[in-house]
Amino acid sequence: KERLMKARQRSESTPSTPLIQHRLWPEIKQVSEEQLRYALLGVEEGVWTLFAQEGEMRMYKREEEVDGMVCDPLKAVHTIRGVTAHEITHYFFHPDYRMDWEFTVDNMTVLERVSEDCIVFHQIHKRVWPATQRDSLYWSHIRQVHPPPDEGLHDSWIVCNQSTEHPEAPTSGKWLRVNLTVCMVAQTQIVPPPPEGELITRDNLQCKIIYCSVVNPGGWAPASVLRAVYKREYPRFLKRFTQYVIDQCQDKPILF
Ligand code: 16C
Repeated sequence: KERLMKARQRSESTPSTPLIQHRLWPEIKQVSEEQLRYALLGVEEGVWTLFAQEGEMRMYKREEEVDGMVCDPLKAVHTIRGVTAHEITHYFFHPDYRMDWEFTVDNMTVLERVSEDCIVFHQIHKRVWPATQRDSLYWSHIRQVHPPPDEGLHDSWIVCNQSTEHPEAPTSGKWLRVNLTVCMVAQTQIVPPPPEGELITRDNLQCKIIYCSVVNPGGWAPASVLRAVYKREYPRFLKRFTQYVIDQCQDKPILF
């Protein structure tokens, strides 16, 4: 128990000073906290419809349109073994790994490195025929969740991505700008706990993942194409991404 407490304390993090002083901080704080609450709400019956399921992974949608454009909110839950919440969110957040697992993107640029826990990205997404190609511009923030999680959970982390504006990437006539709000919440569980006096290994790690997204395509696209694309692409993404993290981590020391 004492070792678990120490590992937890080592991984404690608060927002970095450069981030707290940044113009975006009030919005980042508010959106991240709101997204965390939303992610933890679960998937209430009658509200969410299951559209994909494979092993432990479940994906739910809510059909919604804004000005005639499909903006279906999506919520996915998954449980994987052998990695921590910090590892999952680290690989989701960090630009160095983005193009290893993100197959819907043609090009990614870091517009601003606000701090070690916040980056502003510009991405050009793959074109979906017959629609116009899309780009996205968003801040991305990683943080450990405080206060410490419930009993049974070792620690929790969140990455929150939210559309924003930036002088270096104004909207162009070339792409349609999507509007996105995305969050990935990950929670480490130590199951089964190691025998008394033994260290935690990857065999004792389980990670619960909640992924939420709302994407407004930012301009006309056929509803049928859009729904067909996301039903195929979101499960692909979550399977590919989680396998990528498992592969990356297996021979590395555990990052709590
Ligand atoms: O969360 C994910 N990735 C993060 C890092 O990249 C970040 C990005 C979110 C992108 C949101 C979707 C933007 C849609 C652009 C067009 C999609 C191209 C698909 C190409 C297929 C060959 O938070 C993981 C994101 C996983 C995305 C799955 C695809 C969702 C499709 C949404 C439908 C909008 C299409 C609009 C154009 C017809």
